[in-house]
Amino acid sequence: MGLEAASTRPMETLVFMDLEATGLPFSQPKVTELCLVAIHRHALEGPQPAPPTGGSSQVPLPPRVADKLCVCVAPGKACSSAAINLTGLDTAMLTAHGRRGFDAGLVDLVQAFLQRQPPPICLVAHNGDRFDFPLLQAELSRAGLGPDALSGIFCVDSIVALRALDRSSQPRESNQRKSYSLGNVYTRLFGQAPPDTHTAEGDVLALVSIFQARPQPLLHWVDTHARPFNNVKPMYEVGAVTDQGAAYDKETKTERQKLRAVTNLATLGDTSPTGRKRRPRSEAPSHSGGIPATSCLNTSHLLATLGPLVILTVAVALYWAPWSF
Ligand code: DCM
Ligand code: MG
Repeated sequence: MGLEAASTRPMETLVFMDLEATGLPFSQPKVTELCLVAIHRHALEGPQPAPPTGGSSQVPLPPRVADKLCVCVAPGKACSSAAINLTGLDTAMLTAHGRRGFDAGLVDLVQAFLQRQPPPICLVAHNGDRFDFPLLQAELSRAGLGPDALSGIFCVDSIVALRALDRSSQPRESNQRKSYSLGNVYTRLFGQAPPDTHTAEGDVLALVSIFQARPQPLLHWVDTHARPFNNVKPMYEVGAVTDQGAAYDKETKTERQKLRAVTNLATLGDTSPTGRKRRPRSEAPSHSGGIPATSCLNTSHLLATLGPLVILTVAVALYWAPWSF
């Protein structure tokens, strides 16, 4: 795969995207739901549809002209309990309802959907650089497609965009502790929490509303920062899967082991969906404070045992810092 050039033309279509999945990146997640909403830039540049009459909501209705593709997917591996609680989807339910895997047929569907849109086309996802784009690349690769399956498509992460816009318009200090989770950005703008969070369609529509609230600076940012999707690395290497059943069992077991390791360190980090609050980076506890001075355990043994777990937990906490659930 060669590095592709950025577009010299403004993006004509924005395809807002969200993926739900079996878990966090360390667990090599698989997609459980995908939603794409394609909107022409004209729909964002012009006056926005008013909020519904009679209510107190300030949230504009979504643009009337929009194409939507929302698909539930049988992931072929277990969902973490956190993911089940957040999304309301689990593997048994998706399978029982006859959903198919992320296969070549779904890739065809996505490609056909994108081909209907006027180019240049830019995927927009909240936390896309860290989650949705690399996960989509991993799934494309598992479905047997090369990295060029979505050749010619661009992408931007709306967290990066919103942070950059705030930095350019407000004093640095006022943004330092701001959360850029989708829910918090939406609540700051509209004074109410977004509906249907952690459903792929709900999250996409919340992101569309955010763009409707600040269309000009966001469109300008997208035009100047869109990068080729081809250049996104998959979230993880996808090995050859020869025995679906064996692969499923192995993945499920590994997922359980990793979850146990994280759960055992419940005092660190805050990836728990029920906690819903993230510790700012600066407040991340140092592991030295967690070992009592009076411990009678052999220190080097203790460090050898705890070290990798602490590193793993701090890495997870830093990685997910932009998301506060
Ligand atoms: N996720 C998770 N645990 C969290 C947060 C997210 O397992 N604490 C996973 C499951 C979600 C996916 O990330 O389906 C995408 O998150 P979101 O719903 O915010 O798009
Ligand atoms: Mg989501």
